[in-house]
Amino acid sequence: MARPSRRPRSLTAGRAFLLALAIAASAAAQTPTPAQSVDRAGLAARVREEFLRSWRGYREYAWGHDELKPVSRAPKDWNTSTLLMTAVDALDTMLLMGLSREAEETKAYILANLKFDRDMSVQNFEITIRILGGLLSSYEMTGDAGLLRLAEDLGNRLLPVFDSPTGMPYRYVNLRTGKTSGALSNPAEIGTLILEFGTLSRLTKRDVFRDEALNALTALYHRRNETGLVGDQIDVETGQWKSLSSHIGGGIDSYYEYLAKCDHLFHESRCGVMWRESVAAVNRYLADERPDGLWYGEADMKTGRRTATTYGALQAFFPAVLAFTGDLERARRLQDSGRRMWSSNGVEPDTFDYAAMRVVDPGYPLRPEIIESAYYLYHYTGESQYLEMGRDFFEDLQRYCRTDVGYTVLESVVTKKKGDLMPSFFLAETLKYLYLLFAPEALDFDRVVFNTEGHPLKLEP
Ligand code: DMJ
Repeated sequence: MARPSRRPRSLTAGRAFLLALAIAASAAAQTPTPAQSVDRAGLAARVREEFLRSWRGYREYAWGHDELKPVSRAPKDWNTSTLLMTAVDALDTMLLMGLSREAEETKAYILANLKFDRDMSVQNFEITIRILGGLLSSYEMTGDAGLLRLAEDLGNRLLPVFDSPTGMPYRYVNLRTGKTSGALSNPAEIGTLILEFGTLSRLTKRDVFRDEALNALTALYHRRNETGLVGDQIDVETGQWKSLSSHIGGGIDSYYEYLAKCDHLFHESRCGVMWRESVAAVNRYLADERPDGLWYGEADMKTGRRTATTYGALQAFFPAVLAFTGDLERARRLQDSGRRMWSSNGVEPDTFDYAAMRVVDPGYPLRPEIIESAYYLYHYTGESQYLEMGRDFFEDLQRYCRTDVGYTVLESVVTKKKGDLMPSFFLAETLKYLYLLFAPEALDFDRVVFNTEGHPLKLEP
C-alpha cells in the first residue's frame, strides 16, 4: 500500500535549501505565523485536564460500570453484568497521557474484576473493538500478561460467532454458552474484526483468531456487486443482501477502514487488493463532486445510482483513511466539507444533507471521527490549519458538551439540548485524538495502526 510519508519528501536538496530560505524570510516578515498562533503544549495540557476531570467523574459516579451518565451522575451498564467498558477503553489513553497513577489503579481494578464467564449475550463488534482492542493495546503498552490472558479468554468466547454457513459472523454471542443470534448483519460488524483478532493470533501464536476474521472479511468482499459496492444489510446464513443501500456511514464505515489497514498491520497483501478494488468503486459511485466541494453520499449497490445526498459524523472517518492510503488530495477536500458541516451549527450532526445544507439527524454522540481525520492530516501534511481545526473542535466541545463531571452527548446540535451519556469512546478516541493532535510525540505513529476505537496496535515485525 502506498502511504504518504509524514511530510512530502520529494524535494531535491537544492530546491529544499532555497525553499528553506524562502520560508525563513517569510517567517521573519509575518508575526505570528498561523502555526505559532496555536499553543500546542497548552492545548495538550488542557485536553489532559479535561480527560482527568471526565475520568474522575466516571470514577466517582460510575466506577465498576460500563459508562457514566454525567447529567444524572449515575452509571449505565450495557447488559446484565458490566464489562467495565469505560475503564478498559480509557486505559491506553491514560498511558499515552502519562497518567501513571490512574493507569496503575485502573489496570489493577480490571485485572481483579473483569470476568467474561457471564451468562449474557453481547454484541461481537462492540465488544471486539472496545474491550478486546483496549486489552490488547494496553497489554502491548504495559507488558502485563494478565491483560493478554483476559484478551485470550474473551477471544475464545467470541469465536462461536463465526460458526455460520457462510463464515460471516453472527452479531451476538452468549459469553458463557456460546449461543449465537443475529443473522441479519452488516459489513461493519462482519469486516471490523481482523485487526483485533489478527493481533490476538500474533500475541498468542494461535492462528484460529486471525483465520476466522480474515475468512469472514473475504467472504463479505466476495459478495460485493459487479459495481464493486456493498449494501448495508446482509444475511450471514444465506449470504443474501437485505439492503442495497451503499455508503461509507454506519453499518459499512469501518469495513473499509480495516481493508485499508490490515495490509499495513500484518503485511497481508490480500487486504491491499480488496481495499484498492473497493475504494475505486467508492470513489466512482459514492464520491459527489459539487460546486461547494467533495462529499460522499449514498447509492444503490447494484446500479450505482445516487439515492441520497447525506454525510455525517460517522462518515468523517474517511479523510483519515484516504490520507493513510496516500490520497491526500481527496482527504483534504473531504475534511474541508466536514468542517463546513461542523461549522453550520457549531457542532456536527449525525446526519446532514449536503445538497440542502440541512441537518437530518440532529444528535451528536461525542463522536471522534472528524478529530481523528484532523490528526491524520496534520501527521501527513504538518499544516497548522489542522491544529487550528482541532483547537476549534475542542473549544466547541467545551462550550456545548461540558458538564460538571464530564462531557455529555447532545440531543440536538441545533438547539444544543444536552442528553445524558458519556460514551466510552469519548475517552478512548475523542480526547485521545485531540491529545495526540497537539502532542504527537506521545506516540510513534509509524509503528502502530489504530483500531476503529482508537486503540493503537503494534505493527507485525
Ligand atoms: C466508535 O465506537 C468507533 O469509532 C466505531 O467505529 C464507530 N462508532 C464509534 C464512534 O463514533
